[in-house]
Amino acid sequence: MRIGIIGLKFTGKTTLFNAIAGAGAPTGQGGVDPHLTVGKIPDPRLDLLTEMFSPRRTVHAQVEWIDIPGFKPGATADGGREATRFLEHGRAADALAQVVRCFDGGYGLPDPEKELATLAFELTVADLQIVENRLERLAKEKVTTGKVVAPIELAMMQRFRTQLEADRPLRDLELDNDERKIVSGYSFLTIKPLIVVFNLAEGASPPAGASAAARAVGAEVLGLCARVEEELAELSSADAAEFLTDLGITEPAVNLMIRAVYGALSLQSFFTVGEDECRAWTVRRGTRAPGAAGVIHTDMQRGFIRAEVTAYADLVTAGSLAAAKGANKVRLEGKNYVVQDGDILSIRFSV
Ligand SMILES: Nc1nc2c(ncn2[C@@H]2O[C@H](COP(=O)(O)OP(=O)(O)O)[C@@H](O)[C@H]2O)c(=O)[nH]1
Ligand SMILES: [Mg+2]
Repeated sequence: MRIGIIGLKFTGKTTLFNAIAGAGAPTGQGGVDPHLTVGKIPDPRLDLLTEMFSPRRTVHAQVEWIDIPGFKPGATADGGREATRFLEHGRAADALAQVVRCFDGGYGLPDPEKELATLAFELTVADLQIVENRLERLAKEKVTTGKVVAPIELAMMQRFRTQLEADRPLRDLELDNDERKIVSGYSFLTIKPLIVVFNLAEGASPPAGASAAARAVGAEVLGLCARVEEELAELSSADAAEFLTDLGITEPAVNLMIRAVYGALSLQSFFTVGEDECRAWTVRRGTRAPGAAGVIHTDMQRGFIRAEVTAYADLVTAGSLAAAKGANKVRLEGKNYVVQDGDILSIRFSV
């Protein structure tokens, strides 16, 4: 899972990236290279499972963060290098996190609503270019072959054009299964889950109007002060804990970001446990048992028989897997079982 950090120049993208990665990448330079880091997803439940099973190793779920350099408004329509780079990295991400400047910092009066609109416009123009190209091709094919070659796609692309021309993101549209399959062959930007990160002046709250505007386009919204978070990330955990309380920050930026990512992508975690390994896995909400098995190994999905399922809370109450079994809290579930957040799974399969 890869999250692209995007936004205009000097909004604090690299500062936020440093807060997440503890990377110390240079800020305030409007750099041109993207920064990439792979981070563990902290999960207190996995810590507790590790205590319970004393496994040889503990494996956290992971997320990749990429700090994508900003660009000047209008870049997409110009088609210059800045825009190409931005769009290429943005398209490779599973979700986009837009950093919006709400602090002055010598960059002038912030205008978060305008920033949101500016970036949305760039993404919309980029998507519209794809749609127009595709429609043009389909029209040409109709002329050469004398018939509509891809009627579902044609209707969908026309619907997309109407949506984008009305300045609305593709994210808003309901798609059926056929359409979803077609869409997965493209990498539209306005269809990607969006997280809006208001980069606040110290102690400030997210701006109400811009928050409402972000929510209206289906974004997850959060506010933080990237510079303070960057400083926090440089401290030892004991110092950081004290600093957090002093500042009235309840959780570090990385946790807030991960929660927003899980929300925006409708994700949840399940666990596998044992003496060898305790591990957290990520799946979409609504995933059935075989789908979850497939995240562990494709063989497990192919040869899926049943899943032994223990709810996290039940395991904690029982104190051990054996005790949970004794209390009838370990269930055998079939292929239609919808995995719940925190489930401990053991897959029975044969290939
Ligand atoms: N006052 C203030 N300055 C910040 C904050 N976040 C970033 N900055 C500063 O704004 C400048 C641009 O930040 P940077 O992360 O390089 O922005 P980017 O171009 O979006 O990557 C740097 O000088 C940062 O120190 C913040 O929360 N408050
Ligand atoms: Mg930067």
